[in-house]
Amino acid sequence: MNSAILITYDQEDSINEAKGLCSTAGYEVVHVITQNYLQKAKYGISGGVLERLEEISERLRPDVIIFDEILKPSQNYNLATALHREVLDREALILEIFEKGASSAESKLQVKLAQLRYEMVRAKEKVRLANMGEQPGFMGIGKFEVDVYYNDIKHRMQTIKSKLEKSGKQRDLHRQGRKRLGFKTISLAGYTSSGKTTLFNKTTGETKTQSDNLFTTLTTTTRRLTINQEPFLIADTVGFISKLPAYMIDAFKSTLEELKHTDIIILVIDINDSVSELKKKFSSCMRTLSELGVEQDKIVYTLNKSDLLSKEEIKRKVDFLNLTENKKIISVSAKTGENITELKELIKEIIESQNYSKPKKTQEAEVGN
Ligand SMILES: Nc1nc2c(ncn2[C@@H]2O[C@H](COP(=O)(O)OP(=O)(O)O)[C@@H](O)[C@H]2O)c(=O)[nH]1
Ligand SMILES: [Mg+2]
Repeated sequence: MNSAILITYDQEDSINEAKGLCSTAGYEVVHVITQNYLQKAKYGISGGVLERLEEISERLRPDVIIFDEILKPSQNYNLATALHREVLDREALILEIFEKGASSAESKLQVKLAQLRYEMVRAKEKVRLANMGEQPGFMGIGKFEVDVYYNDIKHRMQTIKSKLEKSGKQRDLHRQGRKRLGFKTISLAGYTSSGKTTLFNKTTGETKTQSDNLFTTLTTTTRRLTINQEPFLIADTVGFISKLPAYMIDAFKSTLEELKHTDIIILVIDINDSVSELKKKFSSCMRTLSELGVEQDKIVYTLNKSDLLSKEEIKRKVDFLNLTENKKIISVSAKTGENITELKELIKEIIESQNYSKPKKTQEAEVGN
């Protein structure tokens, strides 16, 4: 696994999410630097912090520096030059995760489009600097080359867009292939750091540590899961991310395309989040799932990390989310294994009711006729 020094905001939510993004992208965080402000002109951080970072970076020799904010090309260049390391900003990191999570032809195109868009914004900035004559030969490129580069990106984006327009048919073929396998499918959805991968490993009986490179969510991983002798396929998905830039939303959604065709969605909710975080994340998950065309009755609301809270606190939060009356809700701990058997039972019950409700519908239709 590649190692990283992480620079993020001085806030628990930000630190947890940023660490989660790093681990999903396949980086082991060897040191964290937190700051209140990450948008200083030259390096994003102050000169004093840079000095400290130079010393730490020299000592720990990480493969990359991950900067949990958007960097201008000049800032990225200044940091990388001072630290002699590759620097990934927040958006580049997210794009790496999407790239690893994209499995269908369409989602690969969507991710490529977002990557080009990322490049284009930076090319524009270089054009601007070159025009102002402010940084001639900035990063070794002159104005002419920057123009050519910029136009090339625009061209490639156009090509991908027209490919995407034609890709609708392929999507349906993809789905048929999966159906033919004959398994019922379960997908894990939820925010980064809610515990999807831990739960995935727990339910499938994986004993390796969840930070082990092979078993972290490098792609939309799928494994077999048996509930009462019945085999299922269970898939871990790319997590929801807070503050996702608008231009990445299509790429993100396309990595979640699977959710439309899956029989059960385990929506993993970190019940240890603050009440305001919970509400924000929950409504954002529900909105996206509905935009994807997911039917609500396939969703199992799985409140994870219950080991960190008392029963009363959990109940209070369930009330707060208006889930009190919902029968498809269960609190679990992916860490201690609490209620995992019950979760599997609940899945089985829902699958059975799905099997049952289909013939019933036909009957009703017949009666109606
Ligand atoms: N206390 C506690 N921590 C958990 C639980 N499940 C996951 N975690 C921790 O939460 C962090 C994120 O988990 P991970 O499975 O990588 O989340 P993902 O981003 O949704 O795949 C890790 O540090 C886990 O050890 C749980 O049930 N209880
Ligand atoms: Mg994960």
